[in-house]
Amino acid sequence: MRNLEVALRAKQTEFGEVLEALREILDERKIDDIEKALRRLEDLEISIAVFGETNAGKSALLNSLFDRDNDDRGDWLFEVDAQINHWSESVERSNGILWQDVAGLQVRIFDTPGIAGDFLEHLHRATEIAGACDIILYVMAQQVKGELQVTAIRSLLKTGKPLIGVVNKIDLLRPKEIEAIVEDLTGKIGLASGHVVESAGHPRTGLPMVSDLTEKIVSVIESKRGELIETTIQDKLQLGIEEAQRILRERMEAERRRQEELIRATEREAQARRGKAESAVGGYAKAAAGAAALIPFGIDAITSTLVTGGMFWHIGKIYDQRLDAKVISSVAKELIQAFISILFVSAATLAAYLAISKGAKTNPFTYALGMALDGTFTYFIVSAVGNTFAFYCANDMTWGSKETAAAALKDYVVENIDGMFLDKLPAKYRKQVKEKINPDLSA
Ligand SMILES: Nc1nc2c(ncn2[C@@H]2O[C@H](COP(=O)(O)OP(=O)(O)O)[C@@H](O)[C@H]2O)c(=O)[nH]1
Ligand SMILES: [Mg+2]
Repeated sequence: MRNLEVALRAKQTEFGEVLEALREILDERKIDDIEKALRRLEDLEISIAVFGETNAGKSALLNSLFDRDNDDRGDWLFEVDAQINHWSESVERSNGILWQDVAGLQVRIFDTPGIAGDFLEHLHRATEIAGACDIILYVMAQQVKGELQVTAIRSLLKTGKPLIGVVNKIDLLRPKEIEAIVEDLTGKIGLASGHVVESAGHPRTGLPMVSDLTEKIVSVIESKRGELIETTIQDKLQLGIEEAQRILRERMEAERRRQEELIRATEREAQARRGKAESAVGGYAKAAAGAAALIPFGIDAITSTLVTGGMFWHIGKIYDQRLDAKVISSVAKELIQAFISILFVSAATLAAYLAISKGAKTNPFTYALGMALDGTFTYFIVSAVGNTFAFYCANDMTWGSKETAAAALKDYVVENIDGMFLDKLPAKYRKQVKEKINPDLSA
């Protein structure tokens, strides 16, 4: 007996650890269920439940197991009822009565609501009570009628806990009828024939016949002992673990959806900012193009115009970036230099390009065309530099996957050179200008 106690206590620690992990996830009722089962390990207590159709004589059978007189209502432990399918709060409260000590284990017995037709509420509660017990007595006084019970009892059997089939009310049954019921239990339900007994909990005449059942219960307990509670707890923990997994999966799914929504919201915001930045750049580019004729064509002049004109400040603000004047002018200068070197292969080609507009402006008939050429060029520089700077701000003041200012700018230039610059040039200069441009860019 001591060995059993030691073994069960060891299990208690092991199961307790699993329970602690589940406590974080499962609701109180589920945890309570498992705790109750674990407490039985501590108290060395096992439990038995009856299961079966209404009027099979389950309650009367239990009274007889306790040696109570079914003819004397005052002596009942479990309520016997000839007609209605009765199950109440008070029945529930007094349920679970200590029977006797078997092989060092306290045995507690539970009644369950009778199952009739497709009254699912009772079936559900009966399955719940039986699921929390270690041994089940499946009581039948007639052949199987509803498939529902069969399904329920089969799933209880699957947990591996012992099931004893009881053919009850044998005082009313003919041998052929008893045989048919035993056949149902062994065939339809799948019980071993050694696990079927006959009884009469409340015969019309004579004394109750429950000694075979008592003997069977005792022998099952003696042969399985510690294993009994363990099976129930393992089943409860297994169900708990499955429930916990389901809850965790749901939580992860919810988190994934939240993240996706967050990304979508961020994308919407980024798009809105990009739109604002583009229109700001467009405005500055137009203004700069208009003034182009007045700007002596030096990089520093454009830089300071863009910076003091506020385009970079403006873009930084759209992206909530706090900008330092030094950073702005150095990035602006870097971008403009990169722009020139991307567009022209060498200083010589740049000089040759500038000579085109200079030449145009010396002739009063082509002066306006030269201005248009400068204006278009300036518009393109400011747009390219401004939008590339917006990209820089959108990437938290880094070039992100583009790595360098030149790489980011080049992408913009390659993509827009035709639509924003070459096609917009006065037709007269288009061919000449194209010849001066970096051949990698104008296909
Ligand atoms: N003839 C006979 N009647 C019984 C026996 N056991 C119970 N009954 C009667 O069957 C009816 C239903 O019994 P009850 O224990 O309430 O069935 P339960 O619904 O399965 O709990 C009652 O009228 C009992 O007196 C039995 O062994 N023989
Ligand atoms: Mg009953």
